[in-house]
Parts: sequence; C-alpha cells; structure tokens
Amino acid sequence: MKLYGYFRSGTSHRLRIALNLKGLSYEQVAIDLRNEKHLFESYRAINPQQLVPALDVGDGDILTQSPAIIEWLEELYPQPSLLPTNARDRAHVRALAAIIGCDVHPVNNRRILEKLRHEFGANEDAINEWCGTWISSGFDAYEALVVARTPVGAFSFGDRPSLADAHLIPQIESARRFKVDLERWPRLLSIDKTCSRLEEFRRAAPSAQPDAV
Ligand SMILES: N[C@@H](CCC(=O)N[C@@H](CS)C(=O)NCC(=O)O)C(=O)O
Repeated sequence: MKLYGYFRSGTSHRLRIALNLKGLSYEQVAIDLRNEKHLFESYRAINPQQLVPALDVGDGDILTQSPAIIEWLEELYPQPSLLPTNARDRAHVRALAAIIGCDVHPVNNRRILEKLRHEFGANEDAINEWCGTWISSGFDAYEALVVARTPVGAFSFGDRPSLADAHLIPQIESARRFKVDLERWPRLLSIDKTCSRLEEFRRAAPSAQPDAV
C-alpha cells in the first residue's frame, strides 16, 4: 500500500496510527502542503478533492477520506480491532472520533486558516484563538464523554486503543501547535501519555516521518 500524506497533517497522522495498530506496512509519498503540492494537477489525479491522505491499496484503486479508509481497514483486517464488540459501544467510539473528525479538525484545516489569514486579515494570534475555540469545545465534550463512559482507563474507551484514540492523538498534537493549554483536560493528557508509550503511536508521530523537517 502507498500512503500519500504529509507529516504534520492530522488526518494522515490518524491513518498512520490505524495502519500501525493493524500491523500493516506501507510506503509513504510526501505531499508537502507548505508548497501546496496537494494543489498540483498531478495530485488532483490521485485525489480530486486535493486533500491528504489518500491510500493506494496496491491494485491501482485509491481510497480517500481518512474515516472511510480506517473503516475499510477495520473490515479487511479485523484484528486487532479498533472498535468494541458491542454495537452500542461502537457507536460511542465512533461518536468520539466524529467530535474530532467532523467538528474540530475541519474548521481548523489549512485551507480555512489560509482564507482567514488572506481574506479576513487574521494574524497568528487570531488564528490561534480561532483554532483554540473549536479545539476547546470539542475537547470539553470529549473529556466529559470519556470520564462518563470509561471512568477509569488508559484509553478513550475501554482498555485498548481504538478508532477514537487514532483521532484524538493527532488533534492533541495540533492543539499544542496552536498553543492551546491542555491542562484543562487531564483525562485527555493521560490518554496522550499512554499512547505516546506505544510503538504504533510513536512510529506514527509527525516527528518520526521521513518528510519531517
Ligand atoms: N475529511 C478529510 C479531510 C482531509 C484533510 O482536510 N486533510 C488536510 C490535512 S490534515 C489537507 O489536505 N489540507 C489541505 C488544505 O487545507 O489546503 C479526511 O479525513 O481525510
């Protein structure tokens, strides 16, 4: 498999975590967002949406949208599972992932921030304020749900890493970049600490990628 991604992209990061947790190997092709390589025609041919990640599954077919790719991985490689066995628990885990994937990450995406900077005159303080607002409201809900459903535990749900952790950890990384004070969410910090000790998460970290500079 060939993963088109970018070291600092949260959605590429979440997909690397999922691939690593599944024990799958993959080649990486760096699409440098800083140089807008994703907006080149050559990349449009890979993903018409011109976003990373995209996954070439090996037979020429290319999958896009990280949640869809991770669900595909889960179906094709069910073990180790990134979802609980019970349907209601699976809904809870998917809801945690959706807080990040649907409600936090999209409004802090590069293209949104570029528009705020260049068309609405936002400076870097304003950008941090913008991102901090949406990250904080998502993290408040995420922390409340984790504490309610897994009162004691090292991960977002239950006692092993799930789809939710694969979404959460990159968002924490991004929150640090936007100077969000994470002390407000002790449970999320503790999940981050647990995950940072796992090889699968360490290998997925932005700083561990070949294109990290
Ligand atoms: N919903 C998509 C979002 C993908 C996405 O927004 N990727 C970002 C990087 S994290 C990107 O390519 N941004 C380019 C831009 O905003 O210009 C997914 O989960 O795959």
